[in-house]
Order: sequence, then C-alpha cells, then structure tokens
Amino acid sequence: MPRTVRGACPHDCPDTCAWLVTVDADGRATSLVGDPDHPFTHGGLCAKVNSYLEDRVYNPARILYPQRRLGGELVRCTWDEAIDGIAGRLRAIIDEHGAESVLPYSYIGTQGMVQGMAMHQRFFAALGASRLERTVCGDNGNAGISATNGSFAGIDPELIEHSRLIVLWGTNTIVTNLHLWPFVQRARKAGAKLVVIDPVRTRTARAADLHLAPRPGTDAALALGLMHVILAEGLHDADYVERHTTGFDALRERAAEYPPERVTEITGLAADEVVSLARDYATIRPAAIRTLVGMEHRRNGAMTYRSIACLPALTGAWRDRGGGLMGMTGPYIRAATRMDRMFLPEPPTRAVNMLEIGRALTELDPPIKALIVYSGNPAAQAPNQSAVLAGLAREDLFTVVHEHFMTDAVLHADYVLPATTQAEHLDLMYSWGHLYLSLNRPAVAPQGEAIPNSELFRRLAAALGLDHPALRQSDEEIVRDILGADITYEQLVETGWVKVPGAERPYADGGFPTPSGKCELYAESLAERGLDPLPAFEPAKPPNGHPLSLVSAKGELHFLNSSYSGVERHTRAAGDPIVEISAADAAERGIADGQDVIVFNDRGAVLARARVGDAVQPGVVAMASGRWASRSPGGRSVNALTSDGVAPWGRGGDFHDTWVDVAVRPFDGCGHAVSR
Ligand SMILES: Nc1nc2c(c(=O)[nH]1)N[C@H]1C(S)=C(S)[C@@H](COP(=O)(O)OP(=O)(O)OC[C@H]3O[C@@H](n4cnc5c(=O)[nH]c(N)nc54)[C@H](O)[C@@H]3O)O[C@H]1N2
Ligand SMILES: Nc1nc2c(c(=O)[nH]1)N[C@H]1C(S)=C(S)[C@@H](COP(=O)(O)OP(=O)(O)OC[C@H]3O[C@@H](n4cnc5c(=O)[nH]c(N)nc54)[C@H](O)[C@@H]3O)O[C@H]1N2
Ligand SMILES: [Mo]
Repeated sequence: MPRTVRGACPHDCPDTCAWLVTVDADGRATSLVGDPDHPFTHGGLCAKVNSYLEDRVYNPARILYPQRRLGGELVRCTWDEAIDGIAGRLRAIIDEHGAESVLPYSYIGTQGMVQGMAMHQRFFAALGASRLERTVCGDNGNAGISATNGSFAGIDPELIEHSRLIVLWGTNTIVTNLHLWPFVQRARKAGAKLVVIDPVRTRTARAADLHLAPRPGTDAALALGLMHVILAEGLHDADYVERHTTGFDALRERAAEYPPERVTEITGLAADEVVSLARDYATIRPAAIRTLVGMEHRRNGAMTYRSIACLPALTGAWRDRGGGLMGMTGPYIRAATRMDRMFLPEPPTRAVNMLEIGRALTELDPPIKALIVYSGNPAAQAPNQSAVLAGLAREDLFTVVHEHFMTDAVLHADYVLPATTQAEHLDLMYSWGHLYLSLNRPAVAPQGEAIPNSELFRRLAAALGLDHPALRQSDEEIVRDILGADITYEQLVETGWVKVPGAERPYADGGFPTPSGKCELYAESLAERGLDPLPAFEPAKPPNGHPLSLVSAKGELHFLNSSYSGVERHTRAAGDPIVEISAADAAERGIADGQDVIVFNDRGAVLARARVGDAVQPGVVAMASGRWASRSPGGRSVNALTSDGVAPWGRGGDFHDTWVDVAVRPFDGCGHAVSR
C-alpha cells in the first residue's frame, strides 16, 4: 500500500513550501508534490524543487558513502573509519594549536531547526572552536529595521492581498519569493498599484505597474526624498506621528535636506517620479512596503533599511490591515517556539565572519588548521572566491565536507561525508517568509550511508569524548523540546503545519518594542554607538578604479543560491552566464549583444555572454549569482569579483559594493589572467 508522508521544503527561501511524499510498498518515494491545502503555498513548488526526488534524493551524482583522501585520491571508507580518523586529526590539531584553530563553515543549506541549527551549534560550542559569524543574509537589513521599530517583525506577508499600494523595494518576488506573487496579483485584481524599486529591470520589475530604477545603493536618499515631499505637502499622519514616534522635528530638518532635485542627483530618478511616488505612498491605503535582502549587502545596508522603515510611521500606514512594512517573519516563529533551548551557551572564543572566509583561511594568525563544511558552499557563495579557493587548497588545512554533492568545497577535502536529504530525516521547519511552522517527517530510508547533520555531530561528539546531555538528544527529542505546550508534536504529525500567531496590525496603536516604546525616527541607541541617530543617506563604497557597479543578486529561477547549479538539468536550463549591460556602456566598449566578454576587477575575472539591453542603466551591470566555479567558463563564477568587506553596522556583507569593467574577449588588458 502506498502511503503519504508530510514534509516541507528545506531550502533557504521565504516560501518553505509544505509537501507530500508518496512512498510505495517497497519504501521508494514515487512522487513529491506541494500540499494543496497549505494556505501560503497552495500545492505549488517551483522550477528548482519540482523534481526534488530525481534531482536530489535519487540523483546518481549524489554522495552516498564516506570517503577519505589517500595519496591524493578520494577513496571509500566506513563510517567508523571516517569518524575515528576525523576525531583523531581534530584531537591532534587541538592538542597542538588549540580548539580555536578549528572552524565550522555552514549556512542554511537546510532550514530545519534540528538539522540546520541545533546540534552543530552544540558540538562546536562544546568543542570551543572559533565561532563563525553567520551574517550573510538578513543581518544588515534586520539591524536597520530594528533600530527604527525595535524589532524587524513586520506584518504577515499574506496581508499584502489587502494592500492597495504595494512597493516591492529591492526584492525580486517572482524569482525569490514566488508564492507571495499570487497574493500580490489578487491585490492588483482588486485595484492595487504595484511599484518595484530595483536598479535592475528584473522579471518582477517588468511585471509591475511602475518600475523605478535608482542607482545602486542610493535608496536611503530616495526614502528621505519621499519624506521630504510627504512633509512639505502635509501628507503625514500628524496624530500617529505625535503619539507613536520620537524625534519628528529632527527628522523634518533632515528630510528638508533632500528636496527632489537633490534626490535626482543622487539616485538618477526623475524629480516627478519621486514626487508622485511620495503622493501615492501617503494617500493610497493600505500601503505596504515589502523588503527582503536586495539592498542590504552594502556598507550602507543597515542605514538604508532603517531609513525606509521610518516611512510607514510617518504616514500612519501601520494603522491599516495590509499596511506597514513586511520583511522577515522569523520573530513570530521564535516567539511561538522555545528556540533558545536548541543552543548551548557560546564560549567567548575567536569569531570569524563568514564573509571573510577567504581571508580567514589565507591570512588569519594564528591560522585555521581544520575546517568543517556542511550546509553551505563557501566555494560558490562566499565573496572573493579566488581567496576562498586558495584557502581550501592549502596543504596544511584539514578539511571535512558533509554534503549531497561534489561541490567545489570538496575538491581538496580530506574527508567527504554523505548527508541525508529532506526526504530522509526528521526536522522542524522554521520560516522567514510566512507564519507557518512545519514538521518534516522522513519519507524514505537514508540512501546509501547518508546521515543527517545532527547524527554527524552526535557521532563526532562521542568520539571526541564531549559530554553534555544536549549532545545525545535524538532528533525527535529536540523537536519536542523546541515545541512548547501550545503546539504539540502530535498535532504537527497530524496536520504537517500550523500557523503561529502574528499581529494583523502590529503597530496600529504604537507599542513599538524600542527603548522609548515608539517608532524611533530619532534613535538615541544609534547616537550612543556613534552612528547617525537620524535616517541618513551614506554614499556607497566608491569605485576602485573600475567604473561599473556590479549587482550579483539571485536572478536565476533554476538555482537556489548554489544549490542546483551543480545539477545537470538546471545548469542546462540556466544556460551560459549572462552579464546585463546597457547599450551606452556596450557601445563605449565595442560590445555587441550576445558577444563573449570578460568581466573583471582587481580581485578576479569571469567570462560571460553580454546581453545588451534595458535591464540595467548606464553605469550598472548585473550577473546572477549561484554558479559553481568549476562549472563556469574560465573556472570562476561571479563571486570571484565581489567585495569581502563586513558592514560596520549589521556585520553582514558588502558584496554588492563591487565595481568592475567589461571587455570584449580575448582579453589582453592589464594582466587579469583567467585561471583556466
Ligand atoms: N530562485 C531563487 N530564489 C531564492 C534564492 C535563490 O538563490 N534563487 N535565494 C533565497 C535567499 S537565500 C534569499 S535571502 C532570498 C532573497 O530574496 P530577494 O531579496 O528578493 O533577492 P535578491 O536577488 O538578493 O535581491 C533582490 C533585488 O535587489 C536588487 N538590488 C540590489 N542592490 C539594490 C539596491 O541598492 N537598491 C535596490 N532598490 N535594489 C537593489 C537586485 O537587483 C535584486 O533584483 O531569495 C531566496 N529565494
Ligand atoms: N554574489 C552573491 N553572493 C551571495 C548572494 C548573492 O545574492 N550574491 N546571496 C547570499 C545569501 S542571501 C545567502 S543566504 C548565501 C547562501 O549561501 P549557502 O548557504 O552557502 O548556500 P548554498 O550555495 O545553497 O549551499 C548550501 C549547501 O548545503 C548543502 N546541503 C543542503 N542540505 C544539506 C544538509 O542537510 N546537510 C548538509 N551537510 N548539507 C546540505 C547543499 O547541497 C549546498 O551545497 O549566499 C550569499 N552569497
Ligand atoms: Mo539569503
């Protein structure tokens, strides 16, 4: 008898789709489809995950057995040999160099609280390893929004259906947040106007009623320009401002510095575009601003989000159902669970920011001697790729990689270990894009000798003699522990998912969780940290001798970060790497549409095909991120070009603050050799 098992997509994506797996009498999964009853995802999956069984679970290219490197070659070994070998090497390294010479590298390869969050944290905390600052996604933006509102919790994204003005500000919904799109479309059917603000003319921008393309990194100036017009024309909600905000007079002075003519100079938008957006934003109700991470990967990222977050308080948009700001929903999931129980206290060991992994592996003193990679692909997704690859290639670096596939991170690994997929392990799924908490039950037995992340770290902890009860908890015990009395394991087994409470109009009557209890237009907390206490436009990092601003955002329907870009079907569907360039910049460089070009700066060079057109304005080029270096022409993908700075406020990356030039191939310029 076939049976159906409830689960949910593991990917680092706002949609966290609920799914149903059908398993036949022999224990083989025969279909995996979206759960039609799920109120947010309605049975749809996406171009990436539609063939999850074929592409991941049963993909013949999957890693199924532990392997270790012997004489330069990876050879199969048993789990006991792998665990003993790894524990032995780690012990020797720790004896000689201390536990801080060990570094984990991971991100959200799986978004489960058990497999993606709990057990690995416990293991590395107990070991006293160097701590990885996992700040690549959300940290700058959420820090900025929190400075204004006290939290980055906004409104339930489903409520966008009730909005009548929707501003998708630096988010590419159709590509990155597909299941929100039907809610947007329903609102439009009911008369809503859709505005997209993005320097790139994305699929989402093309589908909007209005696309505004500011220069990259200038959104805070636009936000201040909108405030200027709203205040000059008396369109603000004086009652809301009076009761629920701080620092209105100071803000008024600041906004006065941003008349439309100045905003035009900074952003490149026309003055009447700024004026008419301000009028629409203040007068069409409910008005929702939707953000994710597009603008945050810049040195000024946090301040940009902080500035934008002032807008709904100024116009009182928070009063309306479907009005306000919607960003990441994580705080509601956190409030409905006991996530803190997942973690052991962090020891005060050395911190290494994941955005600096390339430099950490090549320059840090005392050096990292052991690197354990799981649920993340530093060789593709971290900035400054050539430094990362050079670090991974270090002879004296002991590297362990736990993966589904032979990514570039395994090229020099000492041990390669097979990881289970979502169809094979238990997990409780977090969401940052809606309010549903889901339980993922294993549908099939682990393929080959794959084990979940939790089991890997349980085994390593035991082999290293780390002794804490939390290191012995089973997956089900962890799930039961995270769930409180309000949501039970049994209930989730039955329904698969549950909606957690989230306020419909969280700040309709103020009540901001800031020190003042108000929306902080003026934030004393920022002044205390030596930051500008008012919303501010801070110029992006200036060009470093190269004239074109490179946006390397997601942009690719077939890739989920670098996941799937190693899967044949998806690489083929995505085609050659494309660089979008304006007609003016192309003409200046003698580049024709479809021509092979090289995109380069002092960090590196990548090969791409030029698409000359209206996707970007002069001065900007765009390439989608996600490709593996080894699968890219020239052996490097777009992160070979990107900046590996850490934003001072937010601790996230500045990889969109990248400047490049483009030239026709063959390239015989100033020695930027392509690696192969
Ligand atoms: N298909 C697909 N879906 C995904 C992912 C994927 O890789 N592929 N990744 C998932 C992950 S991890 C995340 S975090 C989310 C991210 O979801 P989004 O935030 O929607 O995605 P991004 O592509 O990072 O950025 C959105 C847009 O911001 C624009 N942008 C860049 N700089 C600026 C700027 O200075 N100002 C403005 N206004 N816009 C700017 C980019 O051009 C881009 O179109 O997507 C998730 N969904
Ligand atoms: N240029 C540029 N760089 C970017 C971005 C960008 O927009 N532009 N986006 C940034 C953002 S927002 C993010 S979130 C990061 C994402 O960066 P990463 O989190 O590194 O994302 P992935 O490349 O998808 O790597 C996840 C890996 O985990 C593996 N994996 C999946 N499930 C499991 C599991 O259960 N166990 C183990 N052990 N492994 C598993 C997958 O096979 C995959 O190789 O990239 C960032 N880098
Ligand atoms: Mo992300």
